[in-house]
Amino acid sequence: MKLYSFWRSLATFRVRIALNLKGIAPGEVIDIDLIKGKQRTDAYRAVNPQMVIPALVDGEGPPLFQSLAILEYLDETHPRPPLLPTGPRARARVRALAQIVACDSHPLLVPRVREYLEHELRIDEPTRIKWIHHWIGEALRAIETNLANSKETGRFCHGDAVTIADICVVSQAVGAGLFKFDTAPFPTVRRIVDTCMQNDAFARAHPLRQPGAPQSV
Ligand SMILES: N[C@@H](CCC(=O)N[C@@H](CS)C(=O)NCC(=O)O)C(=O)O
Repeated sequence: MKLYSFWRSLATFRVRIALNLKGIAPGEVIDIDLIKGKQRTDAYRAVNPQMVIPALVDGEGPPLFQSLAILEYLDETHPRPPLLPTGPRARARVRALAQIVACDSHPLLVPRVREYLEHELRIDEPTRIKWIHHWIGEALRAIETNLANSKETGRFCHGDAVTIADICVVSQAVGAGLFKFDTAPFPTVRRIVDTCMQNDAFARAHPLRQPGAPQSV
């Protein structure tokens, strides 16, 4: 397998966690420096025309893209340990929690959106930070309310086994940290993230533990 990755990418963080949980070590990890705009090179555009990471090439390809689709692909091709619960309602809840992060919050924070706010709309830095914090907080509030009020919540987002919901919630909380957003008002999220981070599969995937990452942000 070949993973196109960057230390700071939260979507790639999600895929790294799943690979680690499944015990898969990609043969090659290719760095796409988002700060230098390498996602827009012709070479990478040929891999993923959307010009975003992650992309994962399994065998002969073609490249897989979109982190949630990749998580489910890995779960289908490497079923142990499962990343989705059994039962349609349980699976729907887990996917829905994951999608609050991956479909509704994270897309508003990615480099191309931040760059558009800065260069096209000429929005100053404090206002851009306000934008980022607003959308991080909206998602965390929704997730916290669901987790705190559902009897399905256990050690993890859904029961006592890790699912794609935990992977996404961890990426949201770690992303909040990268953007200096305080997660203290979300105690259930914090408890689950702390539990996940005790698992080496999560800890090793952390953005600040990747090659090229700074000591801290
Ligand atoms: N919905 C996509 C998001 C992919 C995405 O936007 N990735 C970011 C890094 S986390 C990226 O490559 N951004 C490049 C850019 O915005 O120019 C997924 O979950 O895979």
